[in-house]
Amino acid sequence: EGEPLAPMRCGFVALVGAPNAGKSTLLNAAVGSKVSIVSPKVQTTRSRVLGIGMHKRAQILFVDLPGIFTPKKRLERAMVAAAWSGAEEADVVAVLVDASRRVDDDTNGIILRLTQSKRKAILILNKIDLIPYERLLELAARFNETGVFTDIFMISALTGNGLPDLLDNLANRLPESPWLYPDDQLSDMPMRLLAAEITREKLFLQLHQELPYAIAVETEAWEEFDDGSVKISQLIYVQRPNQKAIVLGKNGAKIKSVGAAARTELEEILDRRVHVMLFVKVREDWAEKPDSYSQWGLDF
Ligand code: GDP
Ligand code: K
Ligand code: MG
Repeated sequence: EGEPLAPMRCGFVALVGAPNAGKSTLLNAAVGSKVSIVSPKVQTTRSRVLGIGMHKRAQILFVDLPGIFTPKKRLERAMVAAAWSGAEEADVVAVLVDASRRVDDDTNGIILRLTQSKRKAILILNKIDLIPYERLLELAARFNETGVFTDIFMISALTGNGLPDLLDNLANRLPESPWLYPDDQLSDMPMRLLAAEITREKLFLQLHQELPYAIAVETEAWEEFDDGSVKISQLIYVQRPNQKAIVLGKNGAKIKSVGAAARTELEEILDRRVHVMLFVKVREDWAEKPDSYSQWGLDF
């Protein structure tokens, strides 16, 4: 006759915040594996990503939404609409803020929207590894005045500082419920899509400014062999022939290096030998064509 078990809990936590606040980094840390790609560039996360975090008796379903910013193009508007509809369905709305920078328009816009909808949220001040504690307290006081936040947490998604307390607290906010996913599942993203996202991340990291926004990656074929290895063939879409030349690099050096980085990471995730085959195709205006949204789940 030991202690009665704590109830099983399960629910959704929507991560909203300005681009680069650290949403994907936090989600990966909470899940304990890379399920959402991370880079210093904005618009890295284009679609909703679900990360499944097991914490004690709770299954915390983190939804990493595309950064909320002022939309200009059609694709951007679709991303922002997807972000808000995701947030409205969640059990907990968590607003993530980069505490090392001045409060930006995106964050103010989020607070305004929460105020209008009378939706309560929690605030997570991230990147506390970068700033002194006094500054953090000042910032917390300012956010507290908005009246939107029931709680304020201070963490570093990068170092893990403050994460256990945050997870304890989030777990307790979720409804009592059976788990929706098996406890060893990390995400609901199909492997083909995750593989494409990983290549896109490597392109973002290795290419110069501006170009990466004009890129989409699609996994075209996934072949498994008897020796346990897998061959993943992917198409990289660019909008103009000169962009194709940049992606290929001199004598194909750039695409080779992108493929090698993607392979290393995929071997770690899949725990087996991986071959990555990359092809570059020119397709004009893919960002304005509705048929290219569906692969990211933005087809609503
Ligand atoms: P997102 O756009 O909100 O998903 O932000 P990302 O997770 O892609 O992170 C943006 C950048 O901030 C990346 O370069 C991360 O490595 C960095 N970052 C995220 N969290 C932290 C943190 O706690 N401390 C520091 N120093 N950097 C962080
Ligand atoms: K980012
Ligand atoms: Mg992200």
